[in-house]
Amino acid sequence: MINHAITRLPGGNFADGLTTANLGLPSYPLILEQHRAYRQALLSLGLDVIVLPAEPVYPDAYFVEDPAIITSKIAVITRPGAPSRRGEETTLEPFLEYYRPIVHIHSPGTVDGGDVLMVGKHFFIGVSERTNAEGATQLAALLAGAGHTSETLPVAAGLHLKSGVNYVGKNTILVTKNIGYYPAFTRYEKIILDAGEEYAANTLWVNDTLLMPKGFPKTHAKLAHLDMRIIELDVSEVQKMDGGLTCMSLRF
Ligand code: CIR
Repeated sequence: MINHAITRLPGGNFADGLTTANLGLPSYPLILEQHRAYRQALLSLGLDVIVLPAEPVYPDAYFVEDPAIITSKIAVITRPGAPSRRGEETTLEPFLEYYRPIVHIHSPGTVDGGDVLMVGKHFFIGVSERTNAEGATQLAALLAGAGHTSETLPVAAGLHLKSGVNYVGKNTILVTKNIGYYPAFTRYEKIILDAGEEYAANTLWVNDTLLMPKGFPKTHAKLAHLDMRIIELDVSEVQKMDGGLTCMSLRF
């Protein structure tokens, strides 16, 4: 059961954040509205939603999933792979201290929370352009120290591991075709995303409700077979900044 979500408001300079998407200039009023609807959806699921103020120095800071990982036992302050994102944790850590003992990833290790997929007590750690092998090794040791198991796998395409795979409950992963064949995932049922709908991999499972990005009808139809409530959210402006639904909260 998830009870809390930490979020952070996008700042007026959010369009200065990192992106590889060629989807045009994002709108500030629209992302504020999309963020509000996202928080509202989490509230409607009974979560206590914490809203931190925007961080003017860090335009990507509303992607709170990357600078920290919260497990049932610990909070890991990561060291994000993008230098422009290091420092986002400064105003996050005091809130996390309230809930969990804090541990840190240290240089030269780098980890982005977007590369860490939690399934029950087990963690998949993607080694990507943002999370390096040293960071993955440090994280695995921290998780083991807290009684969690983990395994490491390569992220061959996409920004983060969770850009291509997420757990959607009922022993099932929602996954792109390529990642679906990874041996690490043989133990799960798989919903393979159709070509052109890969972005919908970033669907968020919260208390047996699925929050999915709007505009992916084939994925919606496949997820409907899981017989869970589905809430579609428009995250067009977030997608323009290479982000998605999982990135905008820390849930625990
Ligand atoms: C970045 O490139 O770091 C941000 N513009 C997007 C981060 C998205 N985070 C995530 O998928 N966990």
